[in-house]
Amino acid sequence: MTIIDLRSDTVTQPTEEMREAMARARVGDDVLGEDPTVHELEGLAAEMLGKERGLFVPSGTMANLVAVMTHTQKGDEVLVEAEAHTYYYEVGSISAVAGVIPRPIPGRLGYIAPDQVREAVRPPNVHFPIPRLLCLENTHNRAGGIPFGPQEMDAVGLTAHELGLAVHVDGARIFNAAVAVGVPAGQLVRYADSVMFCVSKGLSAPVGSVLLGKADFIERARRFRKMVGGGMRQAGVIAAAGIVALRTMVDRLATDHANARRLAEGISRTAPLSVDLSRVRTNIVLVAVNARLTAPEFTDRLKQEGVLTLPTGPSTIRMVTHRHITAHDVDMALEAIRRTATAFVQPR
Ligand code: TLP
Repeated sequence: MTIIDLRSDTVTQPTEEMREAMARARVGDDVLGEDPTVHELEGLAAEMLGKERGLFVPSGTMANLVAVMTHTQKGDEVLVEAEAHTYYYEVGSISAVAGVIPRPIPGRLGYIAPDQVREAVRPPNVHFPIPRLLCLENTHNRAGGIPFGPQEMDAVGLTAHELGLAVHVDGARIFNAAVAVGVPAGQLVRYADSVMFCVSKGLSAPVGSVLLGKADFIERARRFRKMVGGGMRQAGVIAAAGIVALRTMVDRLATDHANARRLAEGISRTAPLSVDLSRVRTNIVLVAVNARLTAPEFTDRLKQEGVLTLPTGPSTIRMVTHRHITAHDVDMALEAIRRTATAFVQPR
């Protein structure tokens, strides 16, 4: 049976060009700051995002954690969207390890508006933790891969700065946002004091994320990366794939977005499933299962048809397009989804 894997863009395999670059990468001990390929990736990433310097880390989760550790002190308050990855999916690391108290703010489709930041930041008072940092996510994963454009990002970033907060952007999929909005990624993070993105998602590299910011921020972040065990030695072997990812994989993300659209439109015609088409702007499709079967049950049925998806709530299934999903795969998946819906799902 052919497997169509829509669980995540994290399942993408490195390209042949990446494997070749990995095989011939010049390497050194990066904890000693001596890996030329890691330096090249960090420099390229900094240039593309318009930041001074970069720091290569093993994962997006570590990039967010190290950013929070670098921006804050224990007991500080961090404003974060209530469904943000940093809050929802990172094992509570910003509390457990960084020692901060998150203040979850329910955004509108993942966007925290400037007014919400103003309302959330309380005046100094002996009872309150010190509000120190605002974390944004672009694209917003749990909102359905929603991209935020320069105006939205600037407005909330500027407000945060006016209120004395630093701004960190979880840009795990910032290049999806940039492609969807039609601007260079750097324009989305002009007011970000730090931003991280992953080369290991739609960009298809096997491992890694890059954290970016001012030179002194990155210098301090380097110590926190070491503290949490993220200092890597001949990391150029994996950074080499990241360089190829940045050079060759950004523009093709538009294909993933078109395929997500095709998938979403097909599903929207498949009762009792539904999709909010206005939300489908990048490579993530959230499907509402309005049926007696729960989303995990529906996911299990689809798996028997060779279509892998992820339930993200009791009645929501997430499907993600990526380099290994063609338009033909989308059509095959739609057939399986229709068969499953018809065979197993009784409308309420
Ligand atoms: N997201 C994964 C899962 O953890 C849910 C996925 O399949 O989407 N920020 C955002 C917005 C993310 O979506 C992810 C990964 C991360 C951070 C963490 O990156 P990794 O997996 O490299 O630690």
